[in-house]
Amino acid sequence: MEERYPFKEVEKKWQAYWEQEKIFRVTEDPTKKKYYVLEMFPYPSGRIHMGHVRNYSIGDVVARYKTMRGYNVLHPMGWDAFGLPAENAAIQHRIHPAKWTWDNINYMRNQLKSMGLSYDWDREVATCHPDYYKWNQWFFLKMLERGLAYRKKSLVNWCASCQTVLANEQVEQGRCWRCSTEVILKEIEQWFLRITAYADELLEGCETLVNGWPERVLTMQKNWIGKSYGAEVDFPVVGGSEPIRIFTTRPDTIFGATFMVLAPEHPFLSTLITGVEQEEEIRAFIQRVSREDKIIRSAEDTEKEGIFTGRYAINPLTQEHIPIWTANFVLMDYGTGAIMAVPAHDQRDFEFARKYHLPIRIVIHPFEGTLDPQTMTSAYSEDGYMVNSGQFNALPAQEGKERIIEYLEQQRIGQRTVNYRLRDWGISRQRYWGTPIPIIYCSSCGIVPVPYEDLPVELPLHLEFNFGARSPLEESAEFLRVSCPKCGKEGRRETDTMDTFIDSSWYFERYTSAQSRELPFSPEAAAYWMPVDQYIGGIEHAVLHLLYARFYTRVLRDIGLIKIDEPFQNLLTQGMVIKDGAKMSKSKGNVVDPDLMIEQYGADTTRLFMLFAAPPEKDLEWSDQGIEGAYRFLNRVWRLVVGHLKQIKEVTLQEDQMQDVSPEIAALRRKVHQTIRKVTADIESRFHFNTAIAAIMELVNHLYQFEIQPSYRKQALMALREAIEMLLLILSPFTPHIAEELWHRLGHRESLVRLSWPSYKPELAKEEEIMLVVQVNGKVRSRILIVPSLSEEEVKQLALEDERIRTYTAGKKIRKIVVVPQKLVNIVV
Ligand code: ANZ
Ligand code: ZN
Repeated sequence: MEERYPFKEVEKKWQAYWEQEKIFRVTEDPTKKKYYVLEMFPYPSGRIHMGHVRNYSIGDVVARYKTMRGYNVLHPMGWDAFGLPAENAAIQHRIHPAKWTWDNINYMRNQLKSMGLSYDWDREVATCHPDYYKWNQWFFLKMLERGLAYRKKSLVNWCASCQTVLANEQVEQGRCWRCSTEVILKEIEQWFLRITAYADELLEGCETLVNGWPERVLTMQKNWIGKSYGAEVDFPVVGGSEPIRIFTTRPDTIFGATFMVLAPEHPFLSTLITGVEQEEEIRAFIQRVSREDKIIRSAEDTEKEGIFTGRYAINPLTQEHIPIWTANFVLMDYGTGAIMAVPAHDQRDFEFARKYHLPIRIVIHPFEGTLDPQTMTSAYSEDGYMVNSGQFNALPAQEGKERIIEYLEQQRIGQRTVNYRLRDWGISRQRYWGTPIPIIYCSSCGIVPVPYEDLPVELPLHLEFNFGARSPLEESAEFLRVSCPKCGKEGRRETDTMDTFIDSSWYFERYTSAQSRELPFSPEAAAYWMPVDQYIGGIEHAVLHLLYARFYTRVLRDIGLIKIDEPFQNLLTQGMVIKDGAKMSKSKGNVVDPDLMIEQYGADTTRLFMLFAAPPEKDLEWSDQGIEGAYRFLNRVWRLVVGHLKQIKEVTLQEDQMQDVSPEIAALRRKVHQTIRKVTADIESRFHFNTAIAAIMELVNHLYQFEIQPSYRKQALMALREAIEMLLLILSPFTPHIAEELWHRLGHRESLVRLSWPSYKPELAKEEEIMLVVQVNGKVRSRILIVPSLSEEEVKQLALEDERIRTYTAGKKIRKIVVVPQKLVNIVV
């Protein structure tokens, strides 16, 4: 007998078999219910890491389980292959980004194959392939036609010495990552996608996802879209001609506006401060703050800092002169880039006012208690009624808000507005390794889209990759020079490439017909497969990727390619893989290499450990004992089945011979059917694989205890055969190789993948019941039926509730209850 599970041969054997037989290939089949399970595709960074292993193991269980449940399952895989790291590798290691990327893809594909994942590899996509990115360009042209793509000036990080735009990641402490020159902000023309046109729809769509997406992710999406209702109000400038327009969500607090703040980038600021006393100092402040990261600048806990401009505005309702400041916490790209500051009721304004000794005036009075501007330690932002607000005094804040807006509109000093935090999506990247934007600039015709029939605009690969700072596209005459499609004169190609988030915004639709040549994907195939039933990936994509994908799906719908609004019905965000309390990362030096684990323990063990150690949404702590434990368990399964092979190979379960069996056989069958019931329920209810596996382990323990009694030999073997077959079936989504091998050793010819998930027999899964004698003061008074798994407390409770017993205990004091397990309960009164 083979003592050890020979995982190396077994895993290779079945991987080769699945691949040759194309077991996981699927096609649309209208007679079957479809199920589309998708894991976020990886960036081909070089090697897979444990986070990938976890993500794909979870998806693989879902895919295999749903297949066994009779669904037509689509489970594809591909590569998010454009991006900056390829260019960095080119600079560091002097390899062409294309070579680097394709080498990585080839290596990582083999790694995935060594995990035994059930992908339909015929649908593989790599976004850096012209067959794929051609359609990025096609979508871009479609959006251009619909006014959804446009050009506008915007600020970028600019290194004057490298003569190039830098991504945020390439700016280190305000300096260029390559040459350390101080980075400046520069306005250049860039391409944008009008995602804001879908803001409301994207927001409302969140409501349709409440049952399928984690609440946390939906909240992040909603906050990112950030719809707020309020008003824009004009504040005249003392001695100025044009008023400053502010946006506020709290018009009811306008009487409490004791100063104003403009964003440092505000276009009025420069003229406003011209000639004031501290002009130089103010300009230096503006320069410095404008360069700081906006997210950090506006974060709640960032120290607020500002400077007085020397100018005053007029509060249009109080007519007071209030000082105008500029400060870090006001951003230009939200609202109007200017605020009225109400320190009594807005926390940021409050902190600012305390720091710079600006007046604080209460205008919202709490319904209970009072506020003192001298002693309050934070802004009061709760509900209340209006005070110090002239004709509006005593109105509840909510109503006051409406009334003030009406008043502002009447007086023509303001109007009701809805404001979104969401901005249009800037997609231009001044980089090489991405999808070329299909635009030609002509000196007579201006901006000319590349005609559809000329797509794709291929990214030239044979360029001398010059390892310089600028994109080689800008230096390639061959790429740049093109004749204008309209007038034939010499034009110049756009050298910007697209943000790589474009690539991942529709890849799941491409999978539905990855070979499609006429269209980005076949509308019929997409109608069958979409939406994705279960999407699985990291929480780091909770905002951008998911929002862009939701936006794209709506655009594709409006183009007429697809009929759905939402691409992902259910979303599972898996937890991180941590070791020694921290996320695995090269810098922490706590990385465990999946290749080594697969080499040492095999894919099944690695998968089993990952699935068993924690429920999918929770973080998973790596443990060497854990993987050892998984390995030992699989070897236990191996020895169990191989050890019984001879005896059970020839028997088959015949239900009509199982009527009269020994209690041991009945108990085994009960355990088997209960385990099926539990594992099924755990998978169905939010993929609780860890408890499902624990139940399977219990079943294996039970099987080790099981003894074949000579008097029941035939039935025992039948029960054993049933138990082992069921064990292999329910184990197969988790550890497919060992299950497949043992299944075949039992004499089966067909791959487990093609079999149905077993259903449990309720009459067999039912708990056995035992009769307990209930005594009162030592005399038998009643009998109750209980299941053996009840706790002592529960048994006592049942005994006391028994009707006959109640007649003996009524009105008496219960002194003691003795439970003799499985036999009797004695109540002493
Ligand atoms: C006065 C006020 C009083 C405000 C009050 C709030 C509370 P949300 O809800 O996120 O939309 N604001 C407006 N534009 C800003 C900008 N460009 N940069 C920083 N802050 C800005 O936030 C709207 C509120 O954020 C606005 O309402 C404004 O402060 C501030 F008791 O106006 B409020
Ligand atoms: Zn032209």
